[in-house]
Parts: sequence; C-alpha cells; structure tokens
Amino acid sequence: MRLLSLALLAPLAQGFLPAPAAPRPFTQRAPLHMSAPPKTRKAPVFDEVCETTGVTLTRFMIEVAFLNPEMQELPALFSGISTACKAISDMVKRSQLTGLVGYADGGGSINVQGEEQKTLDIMTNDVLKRALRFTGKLGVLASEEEDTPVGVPLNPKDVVFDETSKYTAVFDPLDGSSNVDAGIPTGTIFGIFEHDDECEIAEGGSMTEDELLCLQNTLKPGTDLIASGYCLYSSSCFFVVTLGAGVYGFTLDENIGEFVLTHPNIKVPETSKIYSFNEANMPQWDVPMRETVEKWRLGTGASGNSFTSRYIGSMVGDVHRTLLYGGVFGYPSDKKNVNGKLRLLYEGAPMSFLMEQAGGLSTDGRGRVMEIVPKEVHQRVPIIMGSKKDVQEVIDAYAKSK
Ligand code: FDP
Repeated sequence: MRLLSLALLAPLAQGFLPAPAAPRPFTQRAPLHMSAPPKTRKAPVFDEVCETTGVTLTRFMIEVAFLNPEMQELPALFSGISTACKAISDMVKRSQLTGLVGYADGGGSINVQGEEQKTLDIMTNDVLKRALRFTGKLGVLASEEEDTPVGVPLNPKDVVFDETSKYTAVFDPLDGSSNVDAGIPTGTIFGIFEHDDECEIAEGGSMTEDELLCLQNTLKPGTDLIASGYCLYSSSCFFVVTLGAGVYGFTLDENIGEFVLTHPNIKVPETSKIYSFNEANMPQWDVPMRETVEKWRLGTGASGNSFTSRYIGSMVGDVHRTLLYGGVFGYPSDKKNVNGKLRLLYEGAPMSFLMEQAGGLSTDGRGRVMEIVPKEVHQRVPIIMGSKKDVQEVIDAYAKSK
C-alpha cells in the first residue's frame, strides 16, 4: 500500500478544501440519492443471541458477521476500537497517578481548530491510530486532533487480517477533555464509513485530480455511516454502538477484560423532563430555541412538563444520559457561534445516528443533522437531539419562525 504522510497532505488539502463555512444558511443536505442507503448498507439482521445480556462484544460482532456476510470485516475493526477504548479508559483513570494531566508540552500545543491540546488528547489519538492501523481494515482516518484526513499505512511486517475491503473511520479521541483533570466523564466518539478501495493516495509528488477527489470522498453525510458509537469513561466504561439496526450498550467487565452486553436495544423515551444545554449562551440563542426552553422551564410546553436542567459539558456523558433517561441535549447556534460548537463529522453525525437508531431525533433546527454533507473535516454544526416529541417541539418552533 502506498503511503500518504500528514506533512504532505496538509498544504495540498488546504488548497482544495473549501474555506471555513460561512454564516447561515450554511447547510448543504445530501441529495436523495446520497441519503438512500447504498447497497452494502442494508440493516443488519440480529438473532436472539445479540439481544441477550451477558454476551461479550466479541461474540456479538461474530454473530453479526455470521448473519450479515457483508459485515464480515467489521469484527476486526471493532476489536481494534474496543481495545483502544480499554487502553484509554485505563489511561484516563490512572492519569492523576501517572502524571498524564494538564496541557501537552506544558502548554502551547494547538490543534488545527485553535484549541489547546491536553496531554491526553494527543496520547489517546495515538492509541486509536495504532489500534486501528493494525486491524488492516482501514484506508483513511479523520480525527479531531489531525489537521486533515490521514492515510493509515500498513507496515508490511505487521501481521494483518486479509485486506479486502476497507473503511474510513472518523473519531474524536477524547471528547470533553477540557474536563478530564477534574474527573468529569469523557468519551471517545467514532463513525465508520465505507472507503472506496479504488482510492489510494500516492506518496510524494503532487496529487492528481482523482486523488483530490478521493480525499474529498471522506467528507460524507451521516446517512452514509455504516456504524457509529462511543466509549464513555465514567463510573463504568461503556461501549455503545449502532450498526444501523438499533442501539446496543456494553459495559466493561474489568475482571475479564471484556465489554459485556448490558443494554440491548436502547430506546430513548419519547418525551422527558430534562434539558441539557450550556444555559450561559441562552441570551444569544435563536429566538425559537430560547422560547421553547423558556416554556419547558415554566411547564407550558407541548408536554406540560416542568423541565429540570442537567448539563455535564461533556457530550458523551450528556448524550449517554439522554439515551437512557430521555431529554434534550444540544449545542444550538448562537450569536457568537453561528454554527454551534460541536463538530459535524466526528461528533454530530455519529451521535445523531445513535440517537435516531434509538428512536429519537437530531436536528440543527432546520433539518436532520444526518443529511448535512460536510464541506470540511472540522466543520461545526448546531445540534438539538433527544426525545422525539420534545425535539419535534423545537423543530416546529423553528418552522413557525421562518
Ligand atoms: P470539550 O471542549 O471539553 O472537548 O466538543 C467539545 C465539548 O467538550 C463537548 O464534549 C461538550 O458538550 C462541549 O464541548 C462543551 O462546551 P461548553 O464548555 O461551551 O459548554
């Protein structure tokens, strides 16, 4: 396999990637042919084993691959991701003892988005890259901590599974990392797309038009995801995943070192009494958003429920609670952040896929987050997701305000 180095890619990518998104209207939604599932994306079949608590993630994935031959390469990739999650969970848990705290290089290490990187941001990105590289199933990978998508070179000496079809993985290695040193929950978010096998990017020289197109092919809407999930590092380490047919939650049993199915077929309650936003931004929100939350506070919204507020400020923790207890989590557009704060490719789309698969909704106020085609890797998107009826109330408020 030919190699693509990050150093080579960065300047070239700057040349072809569009300039940062303009203020609203900013969304390009997938045309119908892109939102329809491609032929390899038929919803996987599960049998009763996959609905039975106590089944390990390894066994679950073997069953899935057995029942869905087109997914037979996923278990190897999931083995890499879950191993990385175990390593990261341990790293985060022990960080106060091992000194993996604070900012990288004592401060001043800035990622492409201008955010200062924590030591753990860099280390967890590395752990994931190594774990995925050795599965032999990955063509391209995009991460919050990388400037642009990077090729995943295989060392010919590495023992790998046979390399027939490959995937593109997008991930946020340590979401919520600004809180990590205070022991607040953090998480790893991932999304997996099919990668065009014809798409190889050569090392050296300038990129051909075809190669540039290949690279742009990594910018896909959430409707093209074949799997997404997260690991939550908290009281337990959870691994929650969708393959496009429901949402399955596993808990790490540290005694045996395996993720064990504890939450089969998670369904988010249809309505709730919880909202989860950074309320300090409320005066800056769009009017429909502000008015809906005001009503929830007063108990005069569609459900008549008086809402309470729960905001960790760590997306994986807030989404996990929302999936289990119901509620509405979001980071809406505001005057300062017209496109919200959360990143579309590796936060918004994977989490929206999970939320929709659990029976909830995810919107930017005007339409499905899943249908937005990213124009650049680190594009931001406003997000309001959670219990179906409550999120619908927000969508209706935006529709009325047109
Ligand atoms: P963090 O910056 O700590 O990584 O997307 C990043 C994120 O956390 C989300 O996990 C979280 O929901 C959000 O930012 C919190 O933003 P505010 O601090 O502005 O509330």
